[in-house]
Amino acid sequence: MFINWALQEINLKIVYYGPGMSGKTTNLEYIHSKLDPSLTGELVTLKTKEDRTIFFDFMQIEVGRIKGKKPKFNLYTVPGQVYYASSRKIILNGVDGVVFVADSQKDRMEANIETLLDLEKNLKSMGFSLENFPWVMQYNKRDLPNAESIDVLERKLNLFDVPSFEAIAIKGQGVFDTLKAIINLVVQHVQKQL
Ligand SMILES: Nc1nc2c(ncn2[C@@H]2O[C@H](COP(=O)(O)OP(=O)(O)OP(=O)(O)O)[C@@H](O)[C@H]2O)c(=O)[nH]1
Ligand SMILES: [Mg+2]
Repeated sequence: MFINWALQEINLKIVYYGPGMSGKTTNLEYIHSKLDPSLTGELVTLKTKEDRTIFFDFMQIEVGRIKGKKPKFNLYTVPGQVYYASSRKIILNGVDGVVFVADSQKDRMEANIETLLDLEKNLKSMGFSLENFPWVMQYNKRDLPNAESIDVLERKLNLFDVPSFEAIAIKGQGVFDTLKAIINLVVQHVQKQL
């Protein structure tokens, strides 16, 4: 959180975290395509030829007010590929809330678990933990035939029983439900601190 007292603005950082190709960038692209341009900034994205995120994707959204201050949500994605571990750590710095975008496909279970552990490790190094931090789970790619059942996903991934959402990000399904949930959690959390 960063408060600009002169402008009465609160900057809050939400990071979309998850394994490679789970659909993090797709979430941001959909959000950006649907919101009124007056409420959002540019979507800044830097990709490889194969459309993989190199460092992060970024956009800003303005919503309502918290205790007279104007909140600005800065949405980031991390690069999911295993070897970008240090980028993920840097991007997580100063985070206020996380959306974990899991890939529902059965053969991505291990990658989901590994990335959750990577997230927990990085949060720990900042003095947080998945147990007491605002985060939500998104089970993406529900349209694919090899998608694991929600029961199994919940049992294996949602160990802290956080709010979870099914999504088909390429069609926008579940994208705004997920975003609203994390915004609400982050706002609740911040209101306690102000
Ligand atoms: N079938 C299906 N494909 C999806 C869905 N969401 C995203 N994709 C596709 O999955 C691929 C990867 O999506 P990205 O959004 O680039 O994934 P990412 O998590 O940003 O990946 P990295 O940047 O490499 O970490 C793209 O081809 C998307 O079109 C979905 O709900 N269903
Ligand atoms: Mg990406």
